[in-house]
Amino acid sequence: MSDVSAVKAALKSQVIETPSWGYGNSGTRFKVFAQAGVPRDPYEKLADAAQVHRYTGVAPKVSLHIPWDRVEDYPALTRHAQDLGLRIGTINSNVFQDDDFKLGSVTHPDPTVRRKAVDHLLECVDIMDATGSPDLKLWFSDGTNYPGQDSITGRQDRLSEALAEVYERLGEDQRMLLEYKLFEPAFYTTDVPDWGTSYAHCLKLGPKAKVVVDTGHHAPGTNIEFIVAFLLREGKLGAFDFNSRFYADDDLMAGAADPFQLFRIMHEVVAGGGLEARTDVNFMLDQCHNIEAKIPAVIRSVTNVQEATAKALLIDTDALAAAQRAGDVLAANGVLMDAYNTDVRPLLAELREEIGLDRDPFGAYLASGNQERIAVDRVGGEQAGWGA
Ligand code: LRH
Ligand code: MN
Ligand code: MN
Repeated sequence: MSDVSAVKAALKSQVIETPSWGYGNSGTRFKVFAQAGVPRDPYEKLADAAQVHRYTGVAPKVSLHIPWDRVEDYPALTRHAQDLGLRIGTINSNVFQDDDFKLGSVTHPDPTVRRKAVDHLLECVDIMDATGSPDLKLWFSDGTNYPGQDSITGRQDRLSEALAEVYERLGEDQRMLLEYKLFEPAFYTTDVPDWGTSYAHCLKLGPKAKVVVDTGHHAPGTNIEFIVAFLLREGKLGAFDFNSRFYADDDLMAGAADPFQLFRIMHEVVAGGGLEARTDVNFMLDQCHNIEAKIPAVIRSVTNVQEATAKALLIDTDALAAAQRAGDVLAANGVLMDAYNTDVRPLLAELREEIGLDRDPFGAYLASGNQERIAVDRVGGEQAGWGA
């Protein structure tokens, strides 16, 4: 796409969903570094997400994580979101922080524990009904640490049964997004370790089940853009959990570790129609800001995703197709690199100005005084739950 107004229109319509847990304290298993002014409840997490949307204009949706964001009154939380110009996005289930789930949740050998896990997932669908959330995200920490610990096949059978029960409970316009992760916390087998496993389960479940690609969940060297292209082509790419990593599931800011990888992913998204409404790909962040200020870190992540998207949209697709047809390897690669090496920041600044925003969301937020205000107003902020 080289028509600048079409590029801008595509960028204006892209929605980037931010995670409630990105605004709370988090850390590693070694230490959680508390920050001043972090939200004390889900209402304040939404207020922080509203700041990100206010300065970027493209982040009106917020992912909730249950039980971290459990509240008495979900309609009230939804109205609070609406008052802030937001809507509730994905409901993330959590069957990984309960003692009962030591040997697994939906794949646990004991049916009583499996029942408890499935009941939690069904509760998450109730919360979707109450909040208008369109997507249920499932990530299971289930797996084994030692060879022989449990039957790999038996665990797949139990997983399949649990997924089918939850799938049945979904409403017409609700989707189930199944996330995979190679390892951690299980170290020998993981029950949903890769896109193939997730894809196979989703295929069997039906059209409302799709795969989530968390960019931090692969073995080093994995070609993530290939997975993205394949899933999009099959109509099974439901969402991204964007973040970046140097080693394992680092959950650093999207685009920080490897902006070129993010560009390559966005190139496949654009090429496969993933920015179009019909494909319904949800662009979420799944990050934790352990040592940096949280709201500006989310703003930076959103703009990093926008920059990668803008570069992907600027690829001269005619020239690329011609070079590919001619088998001209260097020319084809050159077309891609030309787009990647374009400084898209002026284009994005212009676009923001067009919709009445500051040209520099990061600077404008820092100058707003919000960071200092919340540090004074909010005393006793709690951690989000991650890294507890
Ligand atoms: C697991 C994961 C999953 C969880 C989130 C907090 O590593 O990526 O998406 O819900 O982290
Ligand atoms: Mn994730
Ligand atoms: Mn993760």
